[in-house]
Amino acid sequence: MLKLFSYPKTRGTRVTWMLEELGEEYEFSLVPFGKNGFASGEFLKINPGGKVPALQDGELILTESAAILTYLGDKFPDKKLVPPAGSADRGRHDQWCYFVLTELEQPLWTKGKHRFILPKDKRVPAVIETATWEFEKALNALSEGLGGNEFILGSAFTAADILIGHTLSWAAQAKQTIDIQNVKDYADRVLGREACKKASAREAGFKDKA
Ligand SMILES: N[C@@H](CCC(=O)N[C@@H](CS)C(=O)NCC(=O)O)C(=O)O
Repeated sequence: MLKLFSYPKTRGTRVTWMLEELGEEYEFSLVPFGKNGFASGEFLKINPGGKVPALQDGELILTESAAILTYLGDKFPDKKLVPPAGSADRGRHDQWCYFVLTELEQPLWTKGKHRFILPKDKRVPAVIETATWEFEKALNALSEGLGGNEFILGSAFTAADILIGHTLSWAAQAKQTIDIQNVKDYADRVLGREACKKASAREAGFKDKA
């Protein structure tokens, strides 16, 4: 059975959500969060980088949320959550996945880090304004890409929507408002999906055990 190493409300949620969309059975293995973050004990054998998520499928261990989503989409092609390799849609799909990691997530993460995540003596409040400007530029690009479509590739929901939707859900935590109507509607649409709610419910079961 697929085994997900994760922690609630992290980038691991992207994988929990994907697995719920696929309807596949999986084991959720909670990685304990201690004073060294996830970088302690047994989990370092799974991911020496000490970060969640990681997915185990038999002998294979994968890290990096976007790579895990793409792998799962390819593994279960009937579910059509990742377009076939070599198709134009796959090119566009991967383009948006990389956009999330390099353009959309990065400034949001920078804001979060310099507001509350980094140790106080490592925070540089001056970067927050620049990161906000970068995030807004990325939101405009996303808005252009979406146009009047339901999902980022058009009418079909794909793993790229999971990455984008999850990243947009972090905006509120980073005190970042989203004022663009088609992006707001899109965020509500994807975050309202049944599989997204099921993923939150599955993770909620682990909240107090860490
Ligand atoms: N690029 C990685 C980032 C993984 C990552 O940074 N995970 C965070 C949780 S959201 C983590 O484990 N942080 C612990 C640390 O940095 O020590 C991915 O998308 O999977």
